[in-house]
This record gives sequence, C-alpha cells and structure tokens, in this order.
Amino acid sequence: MNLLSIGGSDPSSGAGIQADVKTFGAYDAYALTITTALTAQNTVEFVRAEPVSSRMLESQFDVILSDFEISGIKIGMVYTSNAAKIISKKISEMSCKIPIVIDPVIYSTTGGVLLEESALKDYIHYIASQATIITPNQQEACILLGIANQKNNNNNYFTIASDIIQITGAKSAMITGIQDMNINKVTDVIAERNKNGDINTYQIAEYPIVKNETHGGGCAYSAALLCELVSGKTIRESSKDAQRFVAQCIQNPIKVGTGIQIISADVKDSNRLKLTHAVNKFCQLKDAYKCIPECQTNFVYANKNPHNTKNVLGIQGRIIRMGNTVAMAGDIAYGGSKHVATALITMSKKFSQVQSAINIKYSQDTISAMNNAKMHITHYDRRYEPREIKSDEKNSTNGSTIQWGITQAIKDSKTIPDAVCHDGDYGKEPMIIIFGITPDDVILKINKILSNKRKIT
Ligand code: PXL
Repeated sequence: MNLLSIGGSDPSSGAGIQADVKTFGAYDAYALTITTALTAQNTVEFVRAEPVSSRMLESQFDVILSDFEISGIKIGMVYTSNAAKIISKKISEMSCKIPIVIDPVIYSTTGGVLLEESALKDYIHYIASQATIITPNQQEACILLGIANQKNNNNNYFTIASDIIQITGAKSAMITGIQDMNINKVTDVIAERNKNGDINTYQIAEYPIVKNETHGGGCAYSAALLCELVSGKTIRESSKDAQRFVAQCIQNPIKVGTGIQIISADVKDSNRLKLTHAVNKFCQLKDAYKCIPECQTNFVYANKNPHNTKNVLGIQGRIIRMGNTVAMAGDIAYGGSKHVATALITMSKKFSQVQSAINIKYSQDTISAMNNAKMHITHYDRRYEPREIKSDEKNSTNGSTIQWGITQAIKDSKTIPDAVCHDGDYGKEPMIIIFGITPDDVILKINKILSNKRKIT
C-alpha cells in the first residue's frame, strides 16, 4: 500500500516527511513524499526554512501521481499560501475518495515557523477544507479559530473541536495532546459529523502523561492516524489505536543529537509480533500437522471490536501441511483471512474479550480430546443453513455462512466457547475453530487438545 506525505524536510529526521517515512514503514506501508519546503534544523535549533519553487512542487505531484496508486495522504508543513493553492489544485485533480489527514503545523517545538502568518487564510480555505480529519494541538486550534489560547480549560475543547469543523469545512477534527490532570492522561477531543450532519464530540484517552520532552510526536500521531484510517477503521477506533502507537514511540525516545530527544519510530505493530510468535509456536508443536485440514489453516488476531476483515490480522496464504511438518506460507497481514476472520468478528460481537482464532481439522478424536479437557464446545449444522444464505453469490467472499453458523452456535452460550464446530455438508469439509483472548491463549488450547489426544490414543 502506498501512502503520500506532503510536508517539509527536517534534516534531523525527527519530524516532517522523514518522520512520516518511518511511521508509514512501521505500519508496513510504502511511503511517498512531496517536499513543500526545506528546513535547516537539528535537535537544538531551527535555523531557517525555504519553500521549494512552484515548478518543483508541481513537478513532484506530476511524477508521483502519474506513477503510483495512492491509498491515503497526510499533509504537514505547507509554509506558504502559494504551496497551499498548488497542493489543493493537485489533490482536487486526483478526484478520488481516500483519507486525507491534515496536521496543521504552525510552529516547530524549537520555535521555527512552519506556516507563514500571511498564509493562514489560504491555508484554511485550500488545505484544511480537504481534511478527512484535521489534527491541531491546542495552540494550533486557537490560531485556526483566531482566538486566544484556551489552556487549562478542558471543557472548552469540545466546542473548539466543533468550531474547527464549522470554520474550516474539515469532515472531522481532533484537538490533540490535552493533558487531563484529573485522570493523569493525555486526551484528544474529537468532533465528527454523524449521518444526519450533526456534530458529535467525544474524548479518547489511551495513555498516561509522559514527562520527557520529545520531538516528532505530533507528526507520528497524524501519520499513524492515516495508516489506521486506511485500514478501514472508524475515526474513533483509528484514533485510539494511533494513540497507543504514539504512546510507545514517546515512551522510548532516543538521544541522537545533543538537544531534545527524538521519539522512536522503531515500534512495530505489537499485535503483528504476538501473532507471528504464536504462529511460529504452532508450527513447532509436536503433531501440529494433525491439526491441518484440507483447506489448510489460518490464525487470526484483532484488537477488540473489529468491524470488518480489514481490521483483523491473518495469514495472507495459509499455514500448510507438508508431510508431517507445517509451515506458514505467506505473510501476516490485515485482511489476510476471510473466513476465520469473519468467525472471529462474529464471536467478538457477543464475547468482546475474544480476539484470536484458528481453524483446525475436524475429527472425532479431536472432539473427544476436547471433551476430555473439559473444553466448552458449541456446534452448528450447515444442513439447516437458510437457502438464501447458502445461495448468496457473494457468500464465499463475505462469509455469510460462517456468520450465520457462529451466531447459531453461540446463541445460547452464557460463557465464552473454546471452540465452534460444524460437521460438514455436501462438498463442505467439517471444521473446528478454536477461540481465545490472545494468540497465546489459542496456542495453550491447541496444546491441551494435542496432549489429550496423545493420552486417549
Ligand atoms: O512537528 C511538526 C513539524 C512538521 N514538519 C516539519 C517540522 C516540524 C517540526 O519541527 O520541522 C518540517
């Protein structure tokens, strides 16, 4: 997936387009950049900024847009009114609906000017209006609205966030980095329009106040927010997950220069790491090959309340059997599984604690082993599947059978089932899906099944 960062160059790589390249990389996206201005700065001082020429700015757009498919755009430092107009023209020529995250940076942490004062009006008209979400901090929000700084008046930020939408025309707005001393957390206040066009405001707070002063947090946050939105999450979910990502970056800063520390961008998606470890463990289990069905195995993991399969990590490919060994064929990716991911999404609608699942081969031995281990198993019978679901042309892609089946299987369950089974149907292989809170929890259950199987056979 290609993401585009439009912004200023920071030669110290703490902020600007260089920082965005790192954040996009942490999300496994390919970063493209269009440079609006050069800055001369390091971890101690911001010396000067200079815009690139109109011709150079336009040419960058032309080469990038003629060659790459772009899934999302982040706009950081715009600097001049001229750049605002060119960017706006080029983006409207793209005429496609992709998320656009706008970080309205005005001053750098070290005091540099990132948006000329004379450009503010054009910035609001040409740039801010294009935002899927605009992410000012408190100072930037007040400058955009032309009001005095509101620090220490948290309640006001709900109004300010709504005003930002109304004044700029952005679809949603988030005021970032408000320190709420009552809960000792950093909160972000979001305003977004609902389906009726009314503005809803709410607050999210996923991480504690961190005392160290760092450079690059704002850039990383808006870049991470874009990555989350592009994966199909809602604004609320994207903001929460981006907050968690940035909290990790801020909590592990690096001292590269003599001045302010730079946040670490070497934060990998921890869910991906957890699932990778669990898949490796699974492949190394004695007798793992006995778990692999004809259609092979997928293993999935998601944050709580996944909305669609794009929010679920799975194997793009499968865990496959080769004789008496198993191996992962393909990469772990969001959207990597359709069926097991749909099973997880359906299960998590009733039991939101369940975040991971794997499908394994159905056999009477396995069912006996699970019974022996006192696991909670539920069933569904595909012979009772309503005809309209069975004959749904899109069934194989939207997983409606599995959605129906899991719903049937768990409708009377009071506690989280360890497994859901179906006994097959004409041309359909029977299957067992094991569910767990985490991938490691799923592995524990598989281990239990395999060791009980050895005991009884
Ligand atoms: O953090 C905002 C920012 C964005 N873009 C550039 C910057 C800075 C802050 O220093 O230099 C180029």
